[in-house]
Order: sequence, then C-alpha cells, then structure tokens
Amino acid sequence: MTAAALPENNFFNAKKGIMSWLFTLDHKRIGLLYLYAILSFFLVGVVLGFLMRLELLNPGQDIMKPHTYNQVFTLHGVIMIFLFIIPSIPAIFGNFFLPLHLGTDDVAFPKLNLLSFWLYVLGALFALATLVFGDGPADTGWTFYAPYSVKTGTNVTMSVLAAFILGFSSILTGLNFIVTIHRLRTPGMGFNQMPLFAWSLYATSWIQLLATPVVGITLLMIIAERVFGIGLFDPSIGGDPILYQHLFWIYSHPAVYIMALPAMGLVSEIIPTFAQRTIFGYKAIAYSSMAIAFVGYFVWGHHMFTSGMSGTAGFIFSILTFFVAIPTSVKVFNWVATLYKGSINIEIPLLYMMAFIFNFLIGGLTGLANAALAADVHLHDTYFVVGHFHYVMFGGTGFAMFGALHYWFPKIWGRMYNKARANVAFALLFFGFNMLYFPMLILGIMGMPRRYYDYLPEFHGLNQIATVGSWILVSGLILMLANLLIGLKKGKIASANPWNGITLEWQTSSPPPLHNFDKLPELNEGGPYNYPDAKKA
Ligand code: HEM
Ligand SMILES: [Cu+2]
Repeated sequence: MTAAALPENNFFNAKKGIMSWLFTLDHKRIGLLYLYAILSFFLVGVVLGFLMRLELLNPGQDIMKPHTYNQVFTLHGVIMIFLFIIPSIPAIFGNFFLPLHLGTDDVAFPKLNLLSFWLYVLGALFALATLVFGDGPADTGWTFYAPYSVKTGTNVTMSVLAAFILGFSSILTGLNFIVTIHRLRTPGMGFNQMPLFAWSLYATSWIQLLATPVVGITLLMIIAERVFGIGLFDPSIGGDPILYQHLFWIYSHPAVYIMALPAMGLVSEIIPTFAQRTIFGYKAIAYSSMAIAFVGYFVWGHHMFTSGMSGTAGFIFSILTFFVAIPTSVKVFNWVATLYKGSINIEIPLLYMMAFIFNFLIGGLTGLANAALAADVHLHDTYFVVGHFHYVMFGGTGFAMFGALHYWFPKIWGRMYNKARANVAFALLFFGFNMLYFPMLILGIMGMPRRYYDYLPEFHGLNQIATVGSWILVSGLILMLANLLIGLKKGKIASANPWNGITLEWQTSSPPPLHNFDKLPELNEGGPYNYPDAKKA
C-alpha cells in the first residue's frame, strides 16, 4: 500500500526557509527542532562516556588526568540528565504528537513553546561554554554537592546557571501540556478517551511544574553561596551541607519520573499497535502514572541513607520507596497481559519496547536493592548505582525513545527506513548495552567505588568487558542513526498508517498538514485502543 509521492500539502513544505524553522510556532516543527538539538547534545555526551570507558579499560592513568576525569563525568552527567533524558520524550514526541493525539491543531501556547525551545538552547550553550570559560567544566558530579561545589575553582557557577535555565524550559513545556490537555481535547474526548501517552505526559507535566522550581531556587542558592559566601550550605561559615542534599533530591527524585513516565507512556502506546489488541487495564495504567508522580515526592531521602539521617527516617524513606514498585508493576503486568493472546507483529518499535521492559526491570529491581536501607549502606556510591541508573535511564527511557523514533518515523517524514539494517542496529544496541552495564552491577557489589579514574587490579576483567561493550553499543548507535538519516532522504514512501495504528495521529496524512487534520478526526467507540476485529481475551 505504498503511495507514489509525499502529500503536497504537508508541514515541511507549508513554509520555506531557515527563518520559518527558527521562529516556527508549529508544534511539529518545534518537536523536530528539539529532536535535532537533543540528539546532537546526546552525541557529545556519548563521546564523553566513551572516553571514560577508554580510561577505565586498564587500571592506572591512561588517557586523562584524574582531575580531567572528574570534569568529564560531571559534564557527561549534566548533558545526559539535563540536555538529553529530561527533555527527550516530552519535548520531542510530546510536542509532535500530543496535539495529534488529542485531535487538535497545536498546543495551547505556541509562542511559549517556542520560548521554551530557545531557553533549552540557551541553557545548553551555557553548559557547553564551561569548556572554554573560567577554569573548565565543573568537577563536582552532576549533583553539585556542597560544600565542595561552593569551594572548587572550576566553573560551577556557569553549569548551575545552565541547569537553572533548562529548568525554565522544562516548566514551560509542562505548563503548556497541562493546559493543552485540559482545554484542547477534540469534541467528545474525555480524559478516559485520551491515549495513554497523553496521560503519561499529563502526570509528567505536573512534576515539571511543581518540582522544578525547587531545584531552580536551590541552584541559585549555590551561586549565591559561591559569589557572596552567605553561609547556606558551607559549614565553615555556618551553613548546612545536608540541607543542600535534601533540597536537591526533593526535585531530583521526582525528576526520575519526568524521565520514566513518558517512556512508559510510549510502551503503552506501541504495545497495543503491535498486538492489534485493546490495551489491558487502560485505567489502571493511566492512574498508575498519577500515583507514581504523587508517591515520587515522598521518597527523596533514599539518596541520603549514608548522610547520617536517623534510623527512623531511613526506615520510613526505605518503606516509602518500595511503594513506587506497586504502580510500576501494575503497568508491567498490564503490558504483558496485552501481549498475551494478542496477534503480535514483531516489528522494530516493538523490539525496542520489549528491550525497555527487560532493561527497566533490571533497573527497577536493582533500584529496590538500593532502596533497602541495609543493602544501600554497602552499595552507596559504588558501580552498582552507576549500573542501576544507566539501566533505568538509558536502557529504559533511552531505548523507549529510540523505539518511538522508529514507530513514528513514517508519520513524521512519510518514509520508511531500511528494516534489516534497523534490526542489526537494535541487536548491537541491546547486546552492547547489557555488556557495558551488567558488569558494573557486579563490580559494585564487589565494592568498586564510582567517580574514580582508576581501580584496583582485581576489578580489571569486568572493566574490560564493560569497555568492549561500549564499543559495540556505540557502533549500534551509529548504525541506527545512519540508517534513519538515509531513510529520511531515500526511504520508500510510507502509507499514512503502516502499522495499522488506531490512535488519531494515524488518521491524517504523513507527513501531516500544517494544521494536522483536514477534517475532524473520528473517535473510536469504546476507548482509544478498541480494535474493531481484535480478539477479546
Ligand atoms: C555510550 C553511552 C554511555 C557510556 C559509555 C557511559 C559511561 C559512563 C561512565 C563511565 C560514567 C562514570 C562512572 C563513574 O566514574 O562514576 C557515567 C556516569 C553517568 N552517566 Fe553515563 N554513559 C553513557 C550513556 C549515558 C546516558 C544515555 C545517560 C542518561 C540517560 C547517562 C547518565 C549518566 C549519569 C547521570 C552519570 C553520573 C555522573 C556523575 O557521577 O555525576 N549516561 N557514564
Ligand atoms: Cu531517587
């Protein structure tokens, strides 16, 4: 069912010229601007990660000085967290697909959306400018823990300012999505007729709106402390460094769900399409997003078990953290139940979603090990934690994002990539990823501390395996991106609905016209995933 040419009337050729992109108010173009920017910064982060793994191939100093290593892991962390994984799915796919999913023509505040993009670029430039201004990038770790962050000569002020500006971008996106979801749903679409991706963005947006200001103020306090020495966090002038850790994690734990919830939304979106089956437990999945967003506010102390908090506080934070596992498992069970007895098409997007579930399970279960007070006292600040969070953020959210790119590729560009190459890239990514990070979990249990350029000889073998894994992973990444780039230019023209998807974006042409729908989209009877011929369990 391939058409001969792209539709004449589409958002790419609706307006011409570079200015029509840089000042666009179209949510689809803004989504693509984010895509290009975020992927570029991601690649910078990957290069830094790759260099660290080279340094760690053998014990002793190989390619960088200890101080440089500290700067490299900090910049890597700042880029991957603030420039890649927090904005990734909402800013790219949320912008592009939320209005399409709701059957409307744009987000509520298009100009604010553009502002949010440019704030993102400004923040990113600040983060990278530390490479040339001052005494180089911060060497504190992406967490900027006081009192070291107040005292180090490296350019903490600029990195922190970058995170502050990026926070504004995130808040504005969240605000925009909340209003869009409340006000712009197509006639007849209640909250419970929304696609689950929209639900996940809704839960995420509330976190962006309510939690991000806390970190914004905290980061300004670091700058105030550095510039004026007012004694907030530095004990030598009467401050309290533990206060910093509380304020920081009150945002940064909920931020983990800014990273995870949209990815879960994608899984809930993509699994029904490739099982050709109504999602199992629609409401349970939708409301569990809200539950995760809510519980996420009360667990931040699990990052601070070794900071000297009382046994009672540690116990309470530990128990509360376990509660997060409940709504998360609700989702996983419902995904698996949807696949069970579905007529499954194993296509590339589904493979990425299965990889998400596999990696995220390892990430989540190792998270429970960290959440257990007694275990964490041993695991804290070891490679177990590094393995754990890469499994969650990269193996989970990163893979979901790549899967979404393959899922919506034909909708965004109207073409299809080479599927054989995409399969090879996926295999390399999945295998390389696990080879890189699984050994870290073992190294951590053996006691290898994180954030060092060097290690004891007994850790050598597993570190070599991890570094070789990083080479396989990076070749998979290069192949995946190259394949998509070729597909963009030369791929076969795709039909408007190549996967037989059922949510509203599949009712319009590919690429969609500037105003999304030429005629009002028709809602499914009985909910957004009600496949007419689907087998009922
Ligand atoms: C090719 C891909 C990647 C490689 C090779 C890599 C490797 C590393 C290494 C070696 C460290 C430092 C460990 C230490 O000394 O403590 C690290 C830290 C970190 N990575 Fe990655 N990483 C990659 C991708 C990612 C992605 C995609 C994310 C996020 C989505 C991420 C987030 C982080 C964070 C937050 C840190 C902690 C930084 C800190 O300690 O302040 N990384 N990574
Ligand atoms: Cu946490």
